[in-house]
Amino acid sequence: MNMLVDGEWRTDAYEANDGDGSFQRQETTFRDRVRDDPDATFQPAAGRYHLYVSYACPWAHRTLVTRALKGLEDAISVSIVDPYRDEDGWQFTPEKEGCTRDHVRGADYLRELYVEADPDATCRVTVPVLWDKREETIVNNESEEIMRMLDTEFDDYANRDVDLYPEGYRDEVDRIIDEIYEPINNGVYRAGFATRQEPYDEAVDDLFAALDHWDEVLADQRYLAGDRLTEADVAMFTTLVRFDNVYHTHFMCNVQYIREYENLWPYLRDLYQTDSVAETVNMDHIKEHYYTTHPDVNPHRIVARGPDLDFEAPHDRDELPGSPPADLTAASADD
Ligand SMILES: N[C@@H](CCC(=O)N[C@@H](CS)C(=O)NCC(=O)O)C(=O)O
Repeated sequence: MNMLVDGEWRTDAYEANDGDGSFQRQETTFRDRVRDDPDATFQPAAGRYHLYVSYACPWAHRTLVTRALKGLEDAISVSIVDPYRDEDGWQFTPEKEGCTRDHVRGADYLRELYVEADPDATCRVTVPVLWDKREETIVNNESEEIMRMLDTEFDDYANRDVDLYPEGYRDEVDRIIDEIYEPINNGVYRAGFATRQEPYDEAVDDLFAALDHWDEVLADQRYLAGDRLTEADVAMFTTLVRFDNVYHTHFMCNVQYIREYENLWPYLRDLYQTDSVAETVNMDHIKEHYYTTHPDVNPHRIVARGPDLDFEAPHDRDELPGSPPADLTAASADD
């Protein structure tokens, strides 16, 4: 496995599974916050911050969806890495479809940004990264925290009046984000990267028990936290949208497809069809990344063909209590 150790790129430094064959995710290292507060080091501003993402990565995708729903495209710029990650880690290949150069530093590899932020960095080089162009450093590389910052600290620069962490829903949103993380968001990885039967079985049991539970919840309410679209839905969306094309097959999460669920499937289409969300989904990058980047899981790097899903099919969930924030719909009308 590849990571930075004391600022040096090493390809032999880290083993993702512990002794019993369970996948262990590493803690992220840059945890500063942008705060809408005159005393904060990192204050919100238009044009100051830059996101580094991969379209393939579900964690990075959360930040892209939040940026799109809030209408922060003009305020926060983005660079997109190559979906294929080899021994050198994430890299910039602007010649490739859907990828961009590093707009800020002109780097060839994402790890260069990490070393610039911390010359002695010992960490994995992951996306998403929120970069501060003024201080020339990484503010944060933890998706949940970046999602929250974009949602709550940049309202003065957002083109849409959307609040994904509304008063009155906050405890519930935090609870749900937490509750779905281990069995669902990380659960697909625990299944896919397990190297023994038992942890795999455990991950798959947890995953489908959680999916069954949320399928039931979504029978009577439009969104995870009830009648409002929130960050919890963003967190769920980026796993569900990858599920049938990737996790079902590549990570052996094959008890059931999402498209076979009575409520999760229309719920997924509902989110996909919410303004600007579809533009953040690049299924080619998603498939290329997973099927080609984990040689232990898929040594021949063959990209599985199907299934061909119609995310645009009607979902009929507008009948349920709750609707996209009114201003979201209104704003999209003048776009
Ligand atoms: N906790 C991080 C996890 C991010 C993460 O694991 N990203 C993956 C891509 S899906 C990555 O960049 N992996 C590269 C590596 O681990 O070397 C977050 O949620 O932001």
